Amino acid sequence: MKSLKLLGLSAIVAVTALTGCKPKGTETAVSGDAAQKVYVAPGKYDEFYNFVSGGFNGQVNVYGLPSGRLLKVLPVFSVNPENGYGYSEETKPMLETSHGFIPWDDQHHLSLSQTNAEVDGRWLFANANNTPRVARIDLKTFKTVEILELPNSAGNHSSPFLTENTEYVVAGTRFAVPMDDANGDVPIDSFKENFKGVLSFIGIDQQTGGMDLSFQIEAPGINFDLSHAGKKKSGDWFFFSCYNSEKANTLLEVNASQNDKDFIMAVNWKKAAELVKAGKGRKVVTEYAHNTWDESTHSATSTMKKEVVVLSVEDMKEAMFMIPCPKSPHGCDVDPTGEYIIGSGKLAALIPVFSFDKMIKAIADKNFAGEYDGVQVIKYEAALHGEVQKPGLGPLHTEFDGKGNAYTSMFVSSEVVKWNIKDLKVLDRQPTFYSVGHLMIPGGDSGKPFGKYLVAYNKITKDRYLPTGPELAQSAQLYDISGDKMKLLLDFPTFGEPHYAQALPGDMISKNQVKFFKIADNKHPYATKGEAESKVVREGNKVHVYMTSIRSHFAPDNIEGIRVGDEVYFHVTNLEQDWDVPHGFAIKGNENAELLIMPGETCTLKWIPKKPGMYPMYCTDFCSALHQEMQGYVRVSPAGSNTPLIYSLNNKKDNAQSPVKEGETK
Ligand code: K7E
Ligand code: CUA
Repeated sequence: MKSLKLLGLSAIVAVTALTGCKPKGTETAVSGDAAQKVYVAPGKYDEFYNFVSGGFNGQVNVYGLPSGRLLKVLPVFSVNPENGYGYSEETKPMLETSHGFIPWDDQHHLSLSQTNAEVDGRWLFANANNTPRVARIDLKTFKTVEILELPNSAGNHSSPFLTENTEYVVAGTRFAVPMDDANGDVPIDSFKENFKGVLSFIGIDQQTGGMDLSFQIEAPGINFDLSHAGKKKSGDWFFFSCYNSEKANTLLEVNASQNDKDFIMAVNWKKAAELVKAGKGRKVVTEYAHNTWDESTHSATSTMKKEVVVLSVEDMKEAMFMIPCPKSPHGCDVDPTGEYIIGSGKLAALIPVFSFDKMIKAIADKNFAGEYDGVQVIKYEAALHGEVQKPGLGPLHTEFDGKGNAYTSMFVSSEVVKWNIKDLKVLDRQPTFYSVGHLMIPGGDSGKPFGKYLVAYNKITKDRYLPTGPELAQSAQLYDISGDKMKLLLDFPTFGEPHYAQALPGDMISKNQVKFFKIADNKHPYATKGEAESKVVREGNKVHVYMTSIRSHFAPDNIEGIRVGDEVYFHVTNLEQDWDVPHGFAIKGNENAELLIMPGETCTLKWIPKKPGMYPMYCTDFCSALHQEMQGYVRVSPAGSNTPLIYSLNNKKDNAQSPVKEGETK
């Protein structure tokens, strides 16, 4: 959506100035009892968890609603200095890809797992936009437990969207690119012959949540922007917004804005899955990483997959159709009944609403306008329920309240517009401050929205907060939507640039939280389950430190006999078992800097000392009144020196090892 900030005026002549539509009257927009409605008294919980994409920071942020308080930053696609994600040896494999270790990506969309089209509080799925990946977060532990890379794709924007029983997570490629088994070393202006737009269907294990790339569809070379699954009667279908039907490969702001209509693509995923089962599709040889987190060893593993089944347009003849949609559609949203599909044309002066029943009838009647690269195009009027007239400028995304109303964000005119889905009448409009992207109603893209609040995620804040420029805070705004008219209640700044978000009632997650982490369940190969077992072992130039931490000391806390050039692995086991007692670990000069070790876990910091000297180490998390005493020393001697390897706690050196020759194990 960053790109929309830059929407060229050449592309939207009708809009006199992008900043010209700034709404005024902030104060009057806030109603008298707003403060009371968002006030969560000290010691009280918020009503909803709100999971918000971090945009270009690659993470997911957890807020409470209605207070807007930031509760946690969940590391997903970027290394995270707060808890060592991507720094510790155990977590590094989560960020492996077929391109190697990637420390930072761009995260836009989130989907909560669903059962019968209702959010169920089990998992949260997130997309990496740049290097195409989908992540699964376990909401019992708020940890990223799986990341799957997507082959044949680039710019995984139309992702991740879920079917109503979490059978599949679906992802559409933003960039059309040559297939991985075709020669990609071709002239860019051979776009029309060589570039394809691929849709990925990731099967979900219903018990474990495990992801597996079941199949892909090789669609025409068009840009897929967003998508949503159908639900209830349309539950077998998936809908994708597509832009750049012009197939431009340069200056898209002009060249991809030529056609009056682009498309919504409708895909019958049940049929596609049956075709694959029946042996259709070709095997494409490629490479993509599958990274999984094992909670018992609290360690990640990365494996490289080599193959994927891909269905062609020809295979999908009876199961894939285009519906014309004005103009460069962005959001693609399906109402809670599954009957209405809303395409939001960024450059359109209206919002088209399509009818699922009409679409099915048009397909049965072969009411087609022609073909687009072999895909049947349904006649616009044949699938159209109607158009919302004059909704505002720059419609992007639509959410639903479950009471027959839709809410659409207007990027250019900076407002939220409420309209009735059946009669398409605009009912209310409220300003946003400013340039709103996504909207979110808890459960608002499921079959059962909790239609009490709406949050607008804004791109520009200009005069809303104390300035911190350059680069000002992005912002969310909370509206009360329980009445006929929307009421602005609260502004709160966000961490990173928010795109899509999800929310659900607090107790759906809080009741399942794990509160005790038994040290006995720790299956980490380098775990130290009591202080008596702590030790330091040299294997050639590798030194393994089996260390424990408990309030308020490390064991051992004095180590000598480390040499320059050694590879030292601090395997620190946190002997605490209560959910809220992590310990930190840091040693001077370490390039990885720190660990934060969760209760019951073992975490490994790799350290290669470069100079002889004394290296203090300490706990970085204020864990007790004597936290500041939780410290120790490591003595580093020159390479090849004979300093004996000894380690101790409270000067008990009876555990000293004699110096070990290179290559020996002790
Ligand atoms: Cu509109 Cu990437 Cu969903 Cu942002 S996208 S706003
Ligand atoms: Cu442990 Cu501070």
